Amino acid sequence: MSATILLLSGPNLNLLGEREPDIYGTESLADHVATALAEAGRHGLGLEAFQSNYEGELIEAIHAARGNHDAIIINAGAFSHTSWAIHDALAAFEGKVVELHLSNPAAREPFRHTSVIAPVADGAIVGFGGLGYALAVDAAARLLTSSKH
Ligand code: CA2
Repeated sequence: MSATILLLSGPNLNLLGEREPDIYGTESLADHVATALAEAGRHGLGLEAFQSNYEGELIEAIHAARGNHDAIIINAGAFSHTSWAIHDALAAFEGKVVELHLSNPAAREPFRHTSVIAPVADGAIVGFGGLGYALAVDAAARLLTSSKH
């Protein structure tokens, strides 16, 4: 059976393409999910996508991924900077974790400079806009391949 990735999107990302195009681009979340699906297909991987504005729903999705998905790609939005609960849920996930951001939080306001998810991620793709979705899937695919050996 082929490996699968869970692509998680946090609060306000459902509004992508509608406001702040200078920071987040003009593509919608559905466009980014389509990019990720196409890249996963190229690697022979399955991909499921889920977005929520609720911290608890994101945590439950991470719990449900245990034993069901091999990797999680997560753009937790502003929860990236605050949610130790998402940190703890990701710490309990046995697969690979790739943190993803459209913008480069390090180049923005100080409150965005800390990610509480970073310590439980294998790595992060930041600042590449929509291209980041393909890069994150590629990174997850390579991590999954290398972990087989
Ligand atoms: O750069 C990213 O991907 C972020 O995760 C986006 C979050 C932000 O809080 C993080 O610091 C970095 C915010 C997403 C908000 O998206 C909107 C899209 C359209 C209109 C308003 C907000």
